[in-house]
Amino acid sequence: MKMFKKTSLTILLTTFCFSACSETKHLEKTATNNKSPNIVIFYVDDLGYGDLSSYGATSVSTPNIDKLANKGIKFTDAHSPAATCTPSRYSLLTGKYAFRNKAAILPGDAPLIIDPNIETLPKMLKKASYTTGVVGKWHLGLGNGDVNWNGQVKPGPLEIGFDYSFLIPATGDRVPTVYLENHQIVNLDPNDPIAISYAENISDRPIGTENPQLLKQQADTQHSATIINGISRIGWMSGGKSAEWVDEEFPDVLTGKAIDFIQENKHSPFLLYFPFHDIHVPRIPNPRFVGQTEMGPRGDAIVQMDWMTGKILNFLEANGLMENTLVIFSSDNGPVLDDGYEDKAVELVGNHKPAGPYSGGKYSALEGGTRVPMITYLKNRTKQGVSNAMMTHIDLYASLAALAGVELADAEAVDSDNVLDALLDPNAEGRTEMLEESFTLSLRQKQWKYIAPAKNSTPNWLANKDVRTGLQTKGQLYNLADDTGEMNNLAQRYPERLAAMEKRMQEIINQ
Ligand code: NG6
Ligand code: CA
Repeated sequence: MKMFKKTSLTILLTTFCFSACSETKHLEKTATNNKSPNIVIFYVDDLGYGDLSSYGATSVSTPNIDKLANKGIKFTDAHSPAATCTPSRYSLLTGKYAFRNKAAILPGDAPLIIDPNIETLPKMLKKASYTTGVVGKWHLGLGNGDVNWNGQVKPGPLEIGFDYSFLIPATGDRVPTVYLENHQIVNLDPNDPIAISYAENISDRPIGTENPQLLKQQADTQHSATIINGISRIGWMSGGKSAEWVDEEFPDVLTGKAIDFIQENKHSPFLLYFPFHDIHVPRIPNPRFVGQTEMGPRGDAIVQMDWMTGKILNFLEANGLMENTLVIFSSDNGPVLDDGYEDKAVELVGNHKPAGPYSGGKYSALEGGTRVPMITYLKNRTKQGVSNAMMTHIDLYASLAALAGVELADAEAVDSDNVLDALLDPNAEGRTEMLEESFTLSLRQKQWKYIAPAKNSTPNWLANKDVRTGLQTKGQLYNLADDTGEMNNLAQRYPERLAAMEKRMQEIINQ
């Protein structure tokens, strides 16, 4: 069995009187304030290490997040499990490296990639009486391969442990461009059934390649299929007109649903997993954020994302919930400027450094791919400060289990370590080694980084981008202590260390 804090008496008592005396339970818990802390995970999409003012940005201001950073712990060596979205989310929710399940970026019609029979973060927290909700971008697939978009869309989040879900099913750039609440598409007219395809055009709606005059932003060929709300998407969609989302409304709709969830569940411990759509493409901020920076839609989307974070934090504060809520703020992978739409992210970036001092970004094996901002705050529990501990979101599973007093089974969250002390104390150590996933695998051991040879060549669409991928046909070795930018490959200088790290990586793979 894994290390854990023994189940507290509170939880036993709470479970015992669950249905019979729930009102009494609320009063008792509020009075003693000894219930397990609520957990809110803000998971921004494609936010880089240098994209917040608390992490050194000067071209954009993020006051709400900075306020959190000033109260809590600001991490300098925290990592998303992978350099793209789907594998990072897979690892966050399962505590397993994504390569174990070959999790990679999914199309919008992909089946659910988390087996409903395995343990997950929300299922684990339910054992400690948490109510669990997800509001935001999903991108982990839905259904079993024959999903019925016009009926019950499942399996999905509810089958892997969430009590409530309100989703952008894949990402904003992919069909279906509709909200999914629990098992159903919101506002779907049964007389206008929805269908999607990633193989062929099944719709008579205009498409991007043929109708550039209808577009708010021009796009690459991959993002030039069905046009919805003036944005051409990946994939084709027919029907579902009444259910279409309006991208500009994301900030209000998503924060509104998150706040509703908190309001409804504020008396029981709750987990809110809030994966943003921002600042992923297409970046179409609400008009009230347009022009807030000089970096165009990408900068404005950062301001919008900060506003959303503040809105939820202020709601927690106003309801006395910040007294007992662990807030975790981070990002699912590093930054990207050009990701398919002509939104001037490259042209207007100026002196802004989206990945801070690191090389590469989203998709990259270099630090910019996975080293992301991370902030934790739990009143009276986190010690304020800056932490240089090596951290990965894969460890949230075992760490939150420890926080909630849940014992993990041997086969559960196999790659997740309990680093709760490091989530709460900036002086605690965190990890001594971990894998980072991209189009290859990298192994970090303290300041050393080994990047395994890339088996497959860089995808064509990535090769054309101005991203340092870090992919090479031979193993690479870097010392981050004096080579933050991974410019100086030490593989030939330290062949023994290279071989040892290669061997250790194999051991982890085979575990
Ligand atoms: C890529 C898309 C990119 C983005 C990414 C997923 C192309 C050429 N590029 O395949 O635009 O959608 O997938 O991003 O299609 S992620 O943050 O969800 O991983
Ligand atoms: Ca992402």
